[in-house]
Amino acid sequence: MIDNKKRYLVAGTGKSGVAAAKLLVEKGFSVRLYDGNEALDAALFYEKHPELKGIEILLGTLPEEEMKQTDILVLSPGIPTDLPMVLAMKQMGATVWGEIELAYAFAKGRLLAITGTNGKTTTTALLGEILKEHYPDVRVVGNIGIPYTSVAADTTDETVTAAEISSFQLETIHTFAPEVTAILNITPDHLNRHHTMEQYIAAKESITKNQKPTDLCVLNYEDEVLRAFGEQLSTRVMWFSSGRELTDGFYLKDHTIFLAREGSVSEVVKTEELKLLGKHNYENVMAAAAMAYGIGVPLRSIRKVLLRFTAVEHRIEYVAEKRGVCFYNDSKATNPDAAIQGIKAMERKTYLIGGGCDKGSDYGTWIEAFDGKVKELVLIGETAEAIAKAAKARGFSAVTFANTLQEAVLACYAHAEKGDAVLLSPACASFGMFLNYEERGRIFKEIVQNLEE
Ligand code: UMA
Repeated sequence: MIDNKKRYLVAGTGKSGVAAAKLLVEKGFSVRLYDGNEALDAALFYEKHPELKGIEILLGTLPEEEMKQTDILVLSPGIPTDLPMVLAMKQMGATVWGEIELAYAFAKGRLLAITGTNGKTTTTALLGEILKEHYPDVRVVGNIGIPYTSVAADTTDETVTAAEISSFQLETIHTFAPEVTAILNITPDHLNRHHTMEQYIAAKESITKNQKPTDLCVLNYEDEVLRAFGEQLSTRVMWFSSGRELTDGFYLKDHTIFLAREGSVSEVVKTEELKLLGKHNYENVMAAAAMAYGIGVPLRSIRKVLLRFTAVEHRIEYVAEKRGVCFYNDSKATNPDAAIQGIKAMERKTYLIGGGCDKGSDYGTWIEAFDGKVKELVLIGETAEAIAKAAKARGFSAVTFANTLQEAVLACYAHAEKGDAVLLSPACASFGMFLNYEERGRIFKEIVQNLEE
């Protein structure tokens, strides 16, 4: 239960911290803000967030006296729970909440939450669309970029919320208990924060920790960790599989998604009817469908949305067809792992645009994933040479260079034939050439739209 007598300290002045502080201010609670960044311009911050003008912002190293004046420390997801400051405050008796826990304390209605290493955002966005087809008041929140605290106070008993929850956010939940959860997959990620794979898995699995036996957890049968987890879970489990026919659950077979339930099998959708591409996306589709079906959305409403849902912007997003050449924007692929999903999803011969800012990545496994599909790799940015070298080392020689993204798109378009695809999936960050991956993706789309047919 949320206690208005307690003194709250919200750590982090990014999206989550701002939304959490606004919620507490709106509710009349005692709140202060903290940020580790000493250089933060408080005057500018207040100018941007006038609702927070009345509250104190503490910066840099937090003195012990300030720490002691805190009952509840509300952490933004990006702040590690083992920072000395966090540990010290715990020792002094403060309780540590994530901003998700804070939001949950105020939220009403039904809650469905998704975690996993890859596919969370697409699945959450798709689930949100399916729910909107059936319920009048649906909110889509969390790691997807809309802090849960920014909508929690507006929810009612009629609200249905779809939440994307990262492993960072799961480290600081206590009573958070979604009626339906999904864990899509677990592969190594964020190990600098979670230290070991075991701790990362534990964080992901904790999304189910407060679920009742009658609640539902949707799990990927093809993920060995999750299969073992699901087999001993006391909550009801609904499986999905892209690798085998299930007797109970959603599965992919013969380019079609089926639902097997109580002895009967229904066809949900053919993959060729979907605008989403690739096996990983079919898994996202099955997870979202299973969650929605699990709270009572009829299969026909689910199917209606599946037929029209397009990818989240910048994630293997279909852009246009020009002269029979299809263009896809996967600008969100800022590392080789993400770019592997991009090329794996392509079902046509592909002209691939890669390269950008150097993060010291290893490009070898990305090039191995080309799997005979890449007709030409056109490289831009400071990583061009390193990628070309990695390609050569793996026997891939169809590599060319371009000075700008525009030049790269034009080269691909000039060489591509009807039936081919052009994919921007850089495997690198955008810094130096673009403001961020969103700008890179938008510019790519503009260039494509302006191509002459
Ligand atoms: N800060 C400190 N001390 C630290 C670290 C950070 O004071 O040790 C301060 C920074 O100076 C900054 C603030 O904390 O002012 C930033 O907080 P934050 O990193 O939590 O960022 P937010 O803007 O609040 O965004 C967060 C999520 N960020 C992270 O998890 C890193 C966003 O996910 C999320 O969309 C948003 O909340 C809304 O809920 C982003 C993300 O990269 C997209 N997530 C990771 C991922 O998807 O892989 C997990």
